[in-house]
Amino acid sequence: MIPKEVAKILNEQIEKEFYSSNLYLAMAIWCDAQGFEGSSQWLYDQAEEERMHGFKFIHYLVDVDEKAVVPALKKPPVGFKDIKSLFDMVLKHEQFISDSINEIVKVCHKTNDYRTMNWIQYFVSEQIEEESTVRTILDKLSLAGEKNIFWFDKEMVTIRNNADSSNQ
Ligand code: OFO
Repeated sequence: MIPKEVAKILNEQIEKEFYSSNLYLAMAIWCDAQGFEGSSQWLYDQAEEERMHGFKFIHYLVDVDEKAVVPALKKPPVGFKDIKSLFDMVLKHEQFISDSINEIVKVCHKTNDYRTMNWIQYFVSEQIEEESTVRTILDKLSLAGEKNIFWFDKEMVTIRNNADSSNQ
């Protein structure tokens, strides 16, 4: 068992991870429809990864003999203004997730829950990596400008392949 306050905030995080998954899925579908094939593939992968993050929280709660609750999710947006505002939204969302992971660390600290504090380190590192990747994407987008948007989308294939090889 872990402190109740920690179990509660971990359950709240399950909802955020699955919402992230749905948000990136909605973005992937939009990119797919607009012809941004590289961006959509990257976002489909992210949607899958966020789903796996949700499962990690569920498995951890079950492992420490706590109740994991399947969350109700709000509907993600359907349309996006353009590719730049979509990736701005991804960065903002990842920063929001980083803040909520930091909140979990704070609660672990407050309740002397060293087990969960150790376990959550994976997500602390993961968020540094994810924010950094999205910043790289935004840099490439501004390098490309409107005229070279096709080049940008091809670059997304490279970013995706690099992520694949570092996950192996
Ligand atoms: Fe942004 O990856 Fe889940 O937590």
